[in-house]
Amino acid sequence: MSDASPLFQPLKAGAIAMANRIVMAPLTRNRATPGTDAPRAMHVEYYRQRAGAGLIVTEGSQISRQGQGYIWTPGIYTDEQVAGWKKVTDAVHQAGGRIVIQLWHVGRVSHVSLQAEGAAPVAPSAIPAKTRTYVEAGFTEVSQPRALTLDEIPGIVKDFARAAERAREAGFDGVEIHGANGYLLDQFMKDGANQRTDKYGGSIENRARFTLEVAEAVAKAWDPDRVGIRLSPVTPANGITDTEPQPLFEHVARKLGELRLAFIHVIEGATGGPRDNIPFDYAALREAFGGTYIANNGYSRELAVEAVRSGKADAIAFGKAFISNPDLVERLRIGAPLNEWDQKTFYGGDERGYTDYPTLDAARAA
Ligand code: 8OZ
Repeated sequence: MSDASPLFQPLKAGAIAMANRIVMAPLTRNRATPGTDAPRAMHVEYYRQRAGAGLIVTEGSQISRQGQGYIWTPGIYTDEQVAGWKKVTDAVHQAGGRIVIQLWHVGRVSHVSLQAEGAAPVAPSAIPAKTRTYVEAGFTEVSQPRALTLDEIPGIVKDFARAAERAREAGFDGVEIHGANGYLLDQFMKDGANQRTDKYGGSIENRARFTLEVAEAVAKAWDPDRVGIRLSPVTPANGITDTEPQPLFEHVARKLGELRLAFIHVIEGATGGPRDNIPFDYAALREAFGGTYIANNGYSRELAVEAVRSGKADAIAFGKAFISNPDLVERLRIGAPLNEWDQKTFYGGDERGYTDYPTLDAARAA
């Protein structure tokens, strides 16, 4: 068993003081209050249990009704949602943790049944995603999107900035902009989803423009050292593709570095899948950004220790392992075995498969 100590050095990501290098990745769980999409008591308990993470990134939380793509995901655009999140952040801080909220607009990965008045989901171009979502009735194909008009784009940038203000009000330590996994920002960046002929389409600079406008507006609404962003240069998630991701993402990372954001959080490879689906130079990406680099995707304890020890990454995000191991940090520290996760309770439902995974102490006592 290797010495895991590199993972347990503190880290400052912008203004966020992390006690260790282990990040809880954002995890969609679909348990928000039906009707209001506000977090509730079980969210408070779930996140409190996981406060041992150096940093928690919440599940993706829509910045507007239009930004929602799945049933029962929480929002961060109403007073009720802010009040729900305030209880979560208080509990995590009480337990000594740090927590940022992931700001999410799904773009074309949505369904008319989730949109106001059954409207079409919005996207850079009217190209449907080859993917499914789930609505109250279960899994379904996503709906045909419509292309955003040029004059609608500033409104969405504003929705992101407003959500950051609300996140601050809710007591978060910062925000993570969801720029990954084939959702709206990724759709603008990648040429498989963006066929615009205006200043938001075509060249790398143009396709990066929307993401950089969002990052700048969010940084301005709060402070750059409270803002991170998640990127997934080569993931095929939600049917997204790009012909030349290396120069695209080096440009994006360089510009984000100029904005002095707190961190980039990078899904290396295919989300939840192989790490080597498409060759990509993550060291070059990290260098282009120049700030804190959080690595994610399929990291074992050994791989995580090695990445931080060698300086390839500043911190490592774990996803599914955090679902089933509320005390994941302690388990990694001592090399204890991990609880297995139950896929059936990932999305939707109640406390079962959510707040009832045992800690080591609880398992020993039982
Ligand atoms: C799993 C299920 C639904 C959404 C992502 C927000 O991939 C998600 C997501 C993951 O980033």
